[in-house]
Amino acid sequence: MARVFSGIQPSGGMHLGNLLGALRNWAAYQSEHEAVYCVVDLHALTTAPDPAELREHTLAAAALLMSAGIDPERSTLFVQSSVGEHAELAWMMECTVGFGELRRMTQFKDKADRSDFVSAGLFTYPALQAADILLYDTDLVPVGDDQRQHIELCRDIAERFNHRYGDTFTVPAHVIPETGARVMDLQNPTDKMSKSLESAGTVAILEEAAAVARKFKRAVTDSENEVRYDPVAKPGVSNLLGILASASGRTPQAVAGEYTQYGPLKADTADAVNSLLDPIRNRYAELSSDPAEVARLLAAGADKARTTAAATLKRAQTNAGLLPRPPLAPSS
Ligand code: AQP
Repeated sequence: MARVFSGIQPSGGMHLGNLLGALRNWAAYQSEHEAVYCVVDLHALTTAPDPAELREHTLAAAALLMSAGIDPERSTLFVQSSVGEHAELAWMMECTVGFGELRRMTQFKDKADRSDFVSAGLFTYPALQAADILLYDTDLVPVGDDQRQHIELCRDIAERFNHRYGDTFTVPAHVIPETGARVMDLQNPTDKMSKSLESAGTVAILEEAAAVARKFKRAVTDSENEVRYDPVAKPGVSNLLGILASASGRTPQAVAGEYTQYGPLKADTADAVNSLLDPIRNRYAELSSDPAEVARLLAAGADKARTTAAATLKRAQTNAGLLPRPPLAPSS
């Protein structure tokens, strides 16, 4: 059975882009694949979040993944920092990736431009991400389009390591959905919808239905009056068509053929999105009332993850020439 791995940052306010670009597909993979999913809290440290908020957001992210259909019995669901092998393999990945390769990552450039303090961790983020993926002998990585460049770099890192030290890692492929891969901000439809932008055009998964409807009603379109799918010339309208297509399992072009005015398109998109979000919001209300149970499920997931991660790390260390780790001396 092919193995799938993906992760999400616990940066708070998970949004419609995360759902359509990633989470929905993660849930679908559970039936015919071995699925490993991770709340990547070490990645969140790159922007120095408040510690209490990070703890809260990590548990909330896990509860939200479960609410969106990730079943901890069928998948391995855990928190990245609970499995120490991620940070350990990341160093070996940093020694395998080139400085110039990291410098070309567009997400680093975007985030660095928006930050007062740019940590070295933000720069080496793709090396830790490669460790996350490669530790699990991953075949497929379902992600949104913004992660395409990182997963391609992860493939290059795996191939370089295998070339240097012999066959060590499975070389993974990304899987990017045909619709919903790049959900744009409703107010600035040339920017991707994002947790960190704090824009009125971001639709949070847990937002109330009425607020979601209002955001779609106010979505920026254009001064024409023609419903047509053309992301370059008509980014706002095309974003709405893409969202409605993704939420209803059609193509944006087919959806465009059903509308002649922007108002009904906005209203139907809001309804389709609320139908997707309703069951998630309801399940989240139940799960989030029992954080101890969420923590228990995550601990069981970390136990499962550790077995595979430890074997892969050991293989990588041995192949690279690191000595076997001596057993711990008995404590006096
Ligand atoms: N706008 C989007 N459209 C489609 N997919 C998206 N993803 C993120 N934004 C969109 C996908 O969601 C998964 C988890 O993302 P993440 O939180 O790990 O990283 P991110 O890309 O950094 O997400 P954000 O929301 O943009 O967070 P910030 O603002 O903190 O950077 C990934 O598969 C991603 O492709």
